[in-house]
Amino acid sequence: MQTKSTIDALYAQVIARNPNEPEFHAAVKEVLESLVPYLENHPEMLEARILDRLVEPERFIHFRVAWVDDHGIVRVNRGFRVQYNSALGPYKGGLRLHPSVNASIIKFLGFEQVFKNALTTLPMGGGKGGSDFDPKGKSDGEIMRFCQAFMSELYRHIGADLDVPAGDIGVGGREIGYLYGYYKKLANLHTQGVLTGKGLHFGGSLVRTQATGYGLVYFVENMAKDRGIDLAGQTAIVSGSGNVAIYAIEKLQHLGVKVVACSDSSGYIIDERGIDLDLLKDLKEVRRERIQAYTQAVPSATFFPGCAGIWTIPCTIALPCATQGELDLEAAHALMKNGVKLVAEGANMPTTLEATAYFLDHDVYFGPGKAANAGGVATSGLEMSQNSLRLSWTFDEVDRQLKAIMNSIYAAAKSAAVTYGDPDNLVLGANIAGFERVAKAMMSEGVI
Ligand code: NDP
Ligand code: 2IT
Repeated sequence: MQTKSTIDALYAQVIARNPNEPEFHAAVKEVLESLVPYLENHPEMLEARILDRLVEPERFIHFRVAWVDDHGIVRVNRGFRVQYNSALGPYKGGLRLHPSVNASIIKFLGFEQVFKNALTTLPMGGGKGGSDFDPKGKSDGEIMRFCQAFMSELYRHIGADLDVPAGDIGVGGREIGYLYGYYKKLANLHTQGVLTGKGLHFGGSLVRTQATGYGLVYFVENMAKDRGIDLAGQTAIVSGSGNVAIYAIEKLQHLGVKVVACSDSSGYIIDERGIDLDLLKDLKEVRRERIQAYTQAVPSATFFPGCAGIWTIPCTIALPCATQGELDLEAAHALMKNGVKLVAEGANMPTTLEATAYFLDHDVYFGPGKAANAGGVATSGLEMSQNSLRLSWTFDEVDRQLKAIMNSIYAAAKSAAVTYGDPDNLVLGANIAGFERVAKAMMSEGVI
């Protein structure tokens, strides 16, 4: 009871100190509430004020990004990097380019990243960054000039042993290439380990492109096995059609799952025959088109405007892989009514707290993002190892390590859930298992 009231008081303080930051509040709330049973057995963590320290990032950098568009007009964006926690290693986490990016979103993503990276067991702290720059409709030249302007400030804050950014929404291989090129020019150093998600010819790792989506499905395989579900022959829906969604669909298809729908921010498509992945990759990775273009190539497929309707499609597996808050309570009701059995988060916090609680209460097996989507950052960690060794491992070797890491993350989350009395609650399990690693390191490193 006393632990709960301490946690409640801390959460009230987080809201007061970080006004108008709903995404950050939600991320903190979920973790704090999960930790109550653990903290009841570990009063020393409360005494050392570990949680009070964890709700404050170690450093938050906010900067101006000025660049010139194709018409010669000066544009000004906001750049951010949160260096959230370094107890386990250098700050590590992606960069997001999307008009919605603000301090709340960067802090929520950084907070989540700390526990996610801890779950991988690789030596990585947590960080996140990005800008409110909107890449949609920008020419290749504009993307390059923006990335260079962004790096002209960021470069002084990052380093292979300090802070290692990577991709996230709106940042893929093209952007990492421009960012890396400009870092190299400014720093006058070829330090490959300063960014991950690089091209294969300048220090990138095989499997990094596929890693988040493949890792998500490796996690889902563990969930299915525990529930006695044979994945082959199941029907899935996957929201989004970006990096995570595409490679989740690919791995599901390898395993004989039929994926009937995916989306982008304009709407979703249904293809009852199963998504044509070569077509989707061409539309999204090469031509950078809107999802509706799929129906021009496949007339039997249907496009529906708006994002919410995708969750009303009958399926047994649902993987939200687009963005935060995309799966709300209404969506959870619809999925449940149509017989969903497994839900796992490819995106960061796509399921609202209410929807998550609903799944947990109704025996829908739920895989939280900080465990289920950790394959991307885990493979970034493997890219850093290869950069340090100045070696490149084969596709099969990296994929084998990715799979082993996802299996061990599942085992750690499950085991903590069992130990703390709620065996099917992987939210509780992942939060406790991730927190325990970070908190023990913070206890050992003293008050800093
Ligand atoms: P991409 O930019 O490759 O793709 C994002 C996809 O989500 C696009 O289809 C996009 O549609 C859609 N989307 C983005 N914002 C919104 C929005 N506000 N409303 C509806 N749809 C939206 O990003 P990723 O695939 O890399 O990232 C997807 C999610 O996975 C994010 O939550 C990210 O944080 C998370 N993640 C990514 C990892 C990685 O390695 N890349 C690792 C772990 C998690 P549109 O093109 O129309 O904007
Ligand atoms: O949310 C995430 O884990 C990522 N965007 C990947 C971060 C990384 O450093 O590879």
